[in-house]
Amino acid sequence: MNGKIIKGIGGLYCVATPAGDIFAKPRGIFRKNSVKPMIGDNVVLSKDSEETSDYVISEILTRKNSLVRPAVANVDCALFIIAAANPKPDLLLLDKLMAVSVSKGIKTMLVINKADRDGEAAEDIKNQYKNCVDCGVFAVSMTGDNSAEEAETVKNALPEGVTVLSGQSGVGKSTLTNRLLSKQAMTTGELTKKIERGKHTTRHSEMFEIGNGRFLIDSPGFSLFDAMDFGSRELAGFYPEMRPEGASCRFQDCSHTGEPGCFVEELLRDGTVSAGRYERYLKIYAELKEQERNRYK
Ligand SMILES: Nc1nc2c(ncn2[C@@H]2O[C@H](COP(=O)(O)OP(=O)(O)O)[C@@H](O)[C@H]2O)c(=O)[nH]1
Ligand SMILES: [Mg+2]
Ligand SMILES: [Zn+2]
Repeated sequence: MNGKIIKGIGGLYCVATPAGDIFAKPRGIFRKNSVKPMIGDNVVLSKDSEETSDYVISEILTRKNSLVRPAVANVDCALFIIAAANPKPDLLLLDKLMAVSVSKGIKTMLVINKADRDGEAAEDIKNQYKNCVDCGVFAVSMTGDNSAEEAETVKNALPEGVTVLSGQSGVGKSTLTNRLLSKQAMTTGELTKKIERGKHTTRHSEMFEIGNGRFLIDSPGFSLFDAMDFGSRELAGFYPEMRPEGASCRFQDCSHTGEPGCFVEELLRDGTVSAGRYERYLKIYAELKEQERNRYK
């Protein structure tokens, strides 16, 4: 039987399977080979022995990617949540985290909450990101009259698989998360228990199933997402809007930082690449360059 690890508690793992959640220990061989199961792992469960009905994790299927913070494997999507205002959105950090996601083959999605606080800012941010986000950009207000519908729209846009939620404290992440979790096929008592437990176990991550093969997992913090582990030359490759099909710059190794005949200038002119995203690209590029200089000094 196959399943997905959704939680780990002291050497025991909770595996979501078509037959419901099953608790299992990894087979001894993993401990010997020091392969440690992670949340998000797709695993094979086998009967421990003929006599018992206990299961063991007998195989961990190959991971397509993994994050350190949160420690989770096979991430399909990163849902970034920012506020239009209060707290002020840190778009530079957002762009870094998006690049990290793209570098790991993780789809991106953006929710701009608190649109009621600054509708203009929300609209501006939405425009800046409309060409680079895979699963949609949504301007919402989780305390407004349409919050239920808006949360439902966000929920419907969540892709199959594992989505990691990431947002600075105070943006309304809990408010949105509770709504995303609230309509799952679970009794209210169970759900309340799960959410409460989730709230108090900040260090032990847990995934929540929200139906249609979709799982949500919270991250420990916006600035605590995995760091950029690529070079300046690779950066542009993680900007989906900067590499449309068939486009090329005059120089093959163009860094898109002002070289003549750079195609990105054209994309800036026609609005495919937003001025804000490009400005921040230059900053992040310079930052990575600086890191490289320091490394080889
Ligand atoms: N004005 C406004 N306030 C909101 C909105 N969403 C959440 N809040 C408020 O922002 C504060 C932080 O929300 P919370 O969900 O705890 O944020 P978290 O720290 O990201 O989990 C709370 O006082 C919420 O009531 C919104 O859309 N508009
Ligand atoms: Mg919170
Ligand atoms: Zn270029």
